[in-house]
Amino acid sequence: MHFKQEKVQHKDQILTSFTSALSVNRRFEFQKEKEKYASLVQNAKSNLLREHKSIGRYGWKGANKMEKLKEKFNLLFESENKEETVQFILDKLKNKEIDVIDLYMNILTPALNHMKCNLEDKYICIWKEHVKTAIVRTIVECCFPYVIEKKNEMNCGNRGTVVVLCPPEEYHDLGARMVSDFFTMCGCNSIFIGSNTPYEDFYNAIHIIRPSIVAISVSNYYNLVVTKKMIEDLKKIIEYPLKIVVGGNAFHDDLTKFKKVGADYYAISYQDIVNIVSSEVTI
Ligand code: B12
Repeated sequence: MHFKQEKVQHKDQILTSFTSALSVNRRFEFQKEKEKYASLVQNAKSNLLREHKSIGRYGWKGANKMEKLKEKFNLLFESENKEETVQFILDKLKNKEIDVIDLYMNILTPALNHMKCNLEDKYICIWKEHVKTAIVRTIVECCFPYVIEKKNEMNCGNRGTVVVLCPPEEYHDLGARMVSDFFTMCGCNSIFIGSNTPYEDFYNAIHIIRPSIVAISVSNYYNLVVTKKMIEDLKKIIEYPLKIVVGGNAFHDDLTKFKKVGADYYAISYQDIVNIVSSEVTI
């Protein structure tokens, strides 16, 4: 009898721990779903906001014009005609039909990030990616006078030094290049270091440059591990309040990833950068 009761109690214990394990697991799954859902909502919100802002800035008619500009650009871009594509954009900038911010955010970034490769081109997809990236790079470098014009127009004063780079082995540097211009427009002395930064050299330079912000761009999520290490090491050697901002494709699927690599901020858009710079950097 006594033995039977013990067995029942034991069964109850197993059942209780099984149920609580199940509920922990469910809670974990639920948390994961919640985070995934929050990130989807956030993405949808920022897309809507961008569209809304575009209508706000240009009016309905202007927003429509912008769509037409985008369509024409995409046609030229798809044909990989560098000369015509670059000239088309330079004309639009000159005639003030578009500004650098919209060009980077709404035309060039989606053109690269939503790049498609037809089945018949499957053996030359990477080749095509390189050709298209080169077209965008030329456009971005040609934009510098407009970046300076925008900076003067916004007149934000001196907002400190920012260093923009990619971690070791990260060769996707166009996002970082555009971000560097965004910081310049906000009044920062932006130093673009670029892709595949050997981090020991960087640690040595940081003491001399003493930036207020280090902005790290990561596209390939395999490079998140080295990014985490880079941030950890950086925080160990810096004895002043340096802020670390991260961004890029590797962070897009989960809005909490930036905390996992030890960064202070995650940013996607030009407006995010404006907000960070105005809240962080006091001169
Ligand atoms: C163009 C491209 C290339 C070019 C890169 C040229 C260059 N020098 O930059 C080339 C052809 C060389 C290339 C090579 C490779 N690529 Co590639 N590439 C792309 C592609 C199509 C577009 C990337 C891009 O330039 N976008 C345009 C920029 C402007 O957008 P962005 O980076 O998102 O930046 C914006 C924002 O995110 C933000 N931002 C970005 N960084 C930061 C940082 C801060 C601090 C802030 C505030 C904001 C911010 O501001 C920017 C402006 O709006 C992506 C597809 C994708 N969806 O990302 C794949 C992609 C990134 N590549 C990928 C891969 C796998 C590779 C390769 C490893 C294999 C291959 N395909 O050959 C190699 C190796 C590269 C390496 N070792 O690093 C994968 C990565 C997947 C993963 N594991 O995470 C992707 C996602 C394609 C895919 N769907 O599989 N690639």
